[in-house]
Amino acid sequence: MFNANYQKRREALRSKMAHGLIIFPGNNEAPCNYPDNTYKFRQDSSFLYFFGINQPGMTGVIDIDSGEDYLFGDDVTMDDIIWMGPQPSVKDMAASVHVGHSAPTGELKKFIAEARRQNRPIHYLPPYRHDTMLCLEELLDIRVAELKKHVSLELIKAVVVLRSVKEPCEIEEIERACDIGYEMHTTAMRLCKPGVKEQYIAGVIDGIAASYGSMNSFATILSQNGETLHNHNHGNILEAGKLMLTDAGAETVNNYCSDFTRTVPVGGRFTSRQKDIYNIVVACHDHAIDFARPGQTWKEVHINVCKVLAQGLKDLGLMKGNVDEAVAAGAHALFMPHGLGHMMGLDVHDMEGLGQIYVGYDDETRPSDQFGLASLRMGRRLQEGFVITDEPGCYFIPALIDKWRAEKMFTEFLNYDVIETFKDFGGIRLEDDVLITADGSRFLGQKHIPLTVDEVESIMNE
Ligand SMILES: [Mn+2]
Repeated sequence: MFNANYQKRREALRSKMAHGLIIFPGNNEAPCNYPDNTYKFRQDSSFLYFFGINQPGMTGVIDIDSGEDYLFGDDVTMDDIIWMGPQPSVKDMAASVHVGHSAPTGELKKFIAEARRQNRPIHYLPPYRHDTMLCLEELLDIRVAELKKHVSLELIKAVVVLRSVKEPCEIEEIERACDIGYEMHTTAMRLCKPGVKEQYIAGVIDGIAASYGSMNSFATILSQNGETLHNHNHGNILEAGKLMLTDAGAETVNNYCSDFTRTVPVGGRFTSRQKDIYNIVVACHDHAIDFARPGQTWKEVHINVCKVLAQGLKDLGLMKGNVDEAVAAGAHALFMPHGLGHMMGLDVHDMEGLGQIYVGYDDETRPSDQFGLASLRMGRRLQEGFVITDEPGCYFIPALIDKWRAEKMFTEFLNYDVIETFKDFGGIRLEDDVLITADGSRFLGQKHIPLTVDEVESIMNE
């Protein structure tokens, strides 16, 4: 896609590493229910970032010391051509991204064996597919169960530094994914009527992503039971008076993601109780963008947003006491047990497979073990070029309310008698994708998905 960039990225990576070889195993086709019936192919994101080739069965190798790059893979056979049509040769694919050397997969083992014989360090990222683990086991003679122990922390840290700051061409691609997300969410809003099955709407919006040749950036969450945070059940018939929560995004053909959440009233009009809670979440959502800028930590943004939530709930009589103390104690997490957002890029939870501790935290900003704050995936200081999701929420989870009440949790901050009357409310989450700019932040996407009460009611009643 950005052919000249891959070489620069590999050079940048080399400059951050001391010695040895780096192996980037690309992904293989993944069988669904029999070998030839595969899931839609998805390349490994770090392989894409450094090698840019969206084909299965490839392995990239970077030699830190010699400055040479290698692509290992097999050319298609006549049989492949008959069934799949002509495919570019491995040599041509390598040349297209300025990789100087290419060779059949069979050569990879000899190549790595020679490096091992010379005792050169061999770096690899944490594998997450079992076939990749088996390949690494064979190449490195490290048993699958031991692979994790030998992962290269030096490589993880270098990759995180590079992939965290998005290049202009990456931001453009994320904006494209956002535009598809706009179409998905506005379509869901128009279809959200009593008597319609959740699955129908989920299927239609997934089809929108597919119609762009894209796929979903993750499995669509669409439910009138939005208090279940990752509700993948689409079995309900929408009922008047409920809120439909849709958390969905697209991944472009070049594999950059979007991730949006909207919560709308089934039938198109918010009740006054729904409006009260909804407007608090809108205020949380807007506060993040006002507050996020380079130098600020996302953890501070999260905590400030939680204060907006707690203040709003106090004004409504659900919380009480000192707001700062309530948030410091974690009492608000009854209503928002998750973090404010995560990095986004080639992965919707960008680089999560490398270890959240390295992506979202550093020596300065450490993760918390407090309920709620512990679920914050991203905490560290912001830099220009970071892309993060801003996704506050407010949920009424009956089982959690019952448990906390029985355990007399935070009775100085929580008005359980009032909270009890909201147990049939459901949940609200609002999510947009944020780019950290030189002096602040802005939402991504050319088109603004309706957000305020008026905007949402207006599109639903067109
Ligand atoms: Mn998200």
